[in-house]
Amino acid sequence: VGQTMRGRVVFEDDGKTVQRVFLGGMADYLSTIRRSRRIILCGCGTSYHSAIAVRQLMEELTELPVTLELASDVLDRQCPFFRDDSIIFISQSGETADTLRAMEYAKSKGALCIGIVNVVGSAISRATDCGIHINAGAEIGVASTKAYTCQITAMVLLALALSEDSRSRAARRLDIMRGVALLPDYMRRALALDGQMLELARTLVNENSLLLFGRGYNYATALEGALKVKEVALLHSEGILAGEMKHGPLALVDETLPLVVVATRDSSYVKQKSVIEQLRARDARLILIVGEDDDSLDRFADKNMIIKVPEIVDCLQPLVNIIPLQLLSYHLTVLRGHNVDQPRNLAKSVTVE
Ligand code: G6Q
Repeated sequence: VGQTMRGRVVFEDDGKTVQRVFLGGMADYLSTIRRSRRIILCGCGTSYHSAIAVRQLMEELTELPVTLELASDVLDRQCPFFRDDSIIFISQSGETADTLRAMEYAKSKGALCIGIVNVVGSAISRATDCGIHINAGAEIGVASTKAYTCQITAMVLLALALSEDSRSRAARRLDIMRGVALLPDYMRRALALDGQMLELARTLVNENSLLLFGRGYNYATALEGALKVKEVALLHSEGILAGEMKHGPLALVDETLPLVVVATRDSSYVKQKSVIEQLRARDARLILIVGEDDDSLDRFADKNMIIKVPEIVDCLQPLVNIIPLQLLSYHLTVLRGHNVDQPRNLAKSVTVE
């Protein structure tokens, strides 16, 4: 994440306060994006989850409609894309066939194509009109981890750059920029949860299923945590928008099924608290992700089932919250005797449709 920000986040002389965000590869295109009819975020798998994680902020800061498209679905549906659309293609490898085809399709419709790519010189990074290399470094394991957090970081910077001239958003932008400066340190602190995640993994190693509930900024955290658990630990897992709980998933809840609820303090907190109460009333086995100085949820789960994370500005919190879940899937994988770098049946770059 530090590498993603390097040279793009300009600090004041104190070295701590962020003065502005400068995105060299985007400078000539920001005004075109600001004038577009909508922004579309497009990718597959983890890269699609990073799109979900930044959607709300992108909408808030740009005041444009921001929609999401799974790359494979773009082709299946022959999505209506137009000349005045700005479409952001997100890909770690830059070679994912579905994303590449979706981008070629978007180009044929005359849309502005922006890349959020890790691999320099990859097909998507070459063919997009402009973009940001996330500079996450080589990602060796098949499961995307650091690319996820770096993709979100790059898109937060893009949202900040797009809203640079907005007076009404000035205070909010300042808050976020303060958070951006703290981010690497907060993420380092979240990595210190490793020991607790190993212990938690030991209690979950023989489970058949794990559900994760998130909402708002952390809906993506639930989806991405579940994807990691399922793809590397080979354990069935689903990420669920907490608002949908009573529309179906609640039927699965009993005293045996482990459930993770993300309840850090943002505008969804009160609603998440009520979800926790409803689950607890059904004797659910709860694992909670909460702010490190938040004791108000302690009564809902055993001490070792409460994961306390450092809290940062709401839109950056998913970058911190995903870390214990990535660590949990790592430990679950090792304990279950699987290869954490090379999950069964998967390839790092999915170059076939
Ligand atoms: C996740 C996987 C996978 C990946 C997609 C898209 O852990 O690595 O979901 O994110 O296959 O790949 P790209 O980001 O390379 O386009």
